[in-house]
Amino acid sequence: MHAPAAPTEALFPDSLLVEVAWEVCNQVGGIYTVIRSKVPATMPAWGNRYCLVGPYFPQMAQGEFESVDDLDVHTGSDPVTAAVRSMRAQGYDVCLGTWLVTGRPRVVLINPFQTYDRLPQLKTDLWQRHGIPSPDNDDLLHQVISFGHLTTIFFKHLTAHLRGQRLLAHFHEWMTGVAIPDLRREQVPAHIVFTTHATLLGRYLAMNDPAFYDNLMRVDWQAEAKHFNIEPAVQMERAAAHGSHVFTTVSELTVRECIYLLDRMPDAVLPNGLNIERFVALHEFQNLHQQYKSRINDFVMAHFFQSYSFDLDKTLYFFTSGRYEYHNKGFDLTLEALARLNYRIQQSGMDGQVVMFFITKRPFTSINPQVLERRAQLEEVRETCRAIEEQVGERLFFAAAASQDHKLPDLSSMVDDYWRLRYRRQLQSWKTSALPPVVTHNLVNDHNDDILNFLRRSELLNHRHDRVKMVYHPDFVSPASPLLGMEYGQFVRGCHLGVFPSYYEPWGYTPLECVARGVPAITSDLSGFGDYALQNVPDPEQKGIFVVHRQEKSFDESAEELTDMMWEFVQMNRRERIMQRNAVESHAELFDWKNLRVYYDRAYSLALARS
Ligand code: G6P
Ligand code: 1S3
Repeated sequence: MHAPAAPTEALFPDSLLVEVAWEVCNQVGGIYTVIRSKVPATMPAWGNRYCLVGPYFPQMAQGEFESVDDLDVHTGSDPVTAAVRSMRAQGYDVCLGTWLVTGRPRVVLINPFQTYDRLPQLKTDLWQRHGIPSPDNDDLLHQVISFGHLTTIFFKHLTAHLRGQRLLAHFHEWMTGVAIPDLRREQVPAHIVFTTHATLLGRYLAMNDPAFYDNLMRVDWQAEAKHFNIEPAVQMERAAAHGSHVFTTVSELTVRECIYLLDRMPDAVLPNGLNIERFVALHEFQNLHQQYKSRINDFVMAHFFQSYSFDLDKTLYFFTSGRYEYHNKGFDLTLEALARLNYRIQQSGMDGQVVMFFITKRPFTSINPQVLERRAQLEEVRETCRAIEEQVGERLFFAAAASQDHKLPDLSSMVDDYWRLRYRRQLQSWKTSALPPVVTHNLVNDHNDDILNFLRRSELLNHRHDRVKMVYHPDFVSPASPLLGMEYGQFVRGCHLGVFPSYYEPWGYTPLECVARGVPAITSDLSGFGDYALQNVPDPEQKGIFVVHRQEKSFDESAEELTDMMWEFVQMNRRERIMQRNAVESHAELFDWKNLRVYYDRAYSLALARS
């Protein structure tokens, strides 16, 4: 890696930066994290010269967006406010305000539905001017086309209000990149950067071709785009890639996709970072681990202990999470390695077990009532224990005050018959011979679910003798959930290890989100993050980043390597785990945007120099 660049202030004092993304105030996936987490590192350098543009969806923007008073729009003299004012004067529906996230950047949100009546003409223009076809029945494409048109208008207004400043227009992903061909055709004086976070076709091919990486250089993009019925979007992506002054992507892995599927070599790779917040006192994040682990303990007791119990002090929590892409996210490899790990722990005779959580999103009808009931019953047991504790406490205190002989009285005699009976009855109905369910919800497609089918085939069904237990939670973790009622970040902190050995992952934030919280993580050399760590981070394992080799390896070889990694982890003692978490947390700043923003600065320099 190159030395860090000079601060942005010195580099671009006369420029305005506008980043356009579909996920501004509109959380859909990973790009939201990129844009949002980058703000705190971007604002100090750009301040008022920075602005974000996105589509306005009232439901999504609610709670995240605060609009500026109309009076300020009337009187504001800076180019962005002036552009919004002049667009409004022409009857356009454009919002100006603040994104209520750390850094509070200025945001322009444009309602994409306002030009729906002009869609036929916009689509004809796209075809006649740029050869981009568009079908009649795809609403996302309609929104994208309309938003692209409105963004072009916004940039025309903005450039008309510049006072000698240069404009950097940075578009993320094809959904916003559709504006680029028209900006070039109309010679709008903007220095255009386009970042693709994954190629559309690459994602489809990786999901469908087990030899995706071997076949990549032979792909006939147009035939494949037609085959998957995504030709219009692929054409938009190609037009944006070719029309930008500087074309970038997020990892070396996606560079190859860009070359073969988009026919343009990216000018730069812009790795993704996070806004890493460190605690003043090191032990604070360790305390948080303990605190959230005990919340996970509550879930585990309710889920498993009705069938059988085990020592929670000797239990490790592993997890994986992300979109349900069984093969791309490496769920298949993870399951295979867990089955092998289960066997190894059984054979070794060592103490302890692993509880593995699969956190993903699948259609379900309801939470499994059995799972809810287990939780409710354990709550009742807890209530009874609390009542007994209170009663014994009161009586013991009285006995102690009145004591003549200083002896501890028989505590059991201090419990009323009522509570004894209730305690006994509850425990009688609490125990069951049924196995703890491997899935927490009733899936719509239970019989065709790949995770469940693997668990059934390999008999990994939470038997008492299994040393790797499974909890497949087909919904994202949220504080509102009656099962794991906490924030995703809290759940991550409470776990011991994240497992993400993806087969296809342009970048992949999940392992980085672990590292940022001091939790070690497994990634793969086929994920942008893993590849970046191998190439740029000295001794990544010391920093809690374990990279499974999947490039040019068979499934079996990678599964064995992953098993070895998890096996080594389970053999660590608590002291070693605590030390490892300290090391992970103290190196997380390597991935802070304060350090990684420099890649963006270089791309901006290039764009300013080129156009
Ligand atoms: C943190 C806490 C310790 C606790 C430990 C458990 O470090 O500060 O008090 O003992 O977590 O670690 P473990 O890896 O066993 O969950
Ligand atoms: C993409 O989002 P995704 O989850 O669809 O962009 C993310 C941000 O660059 C990246 O982390 C992820 O790998 C890509 O797949």
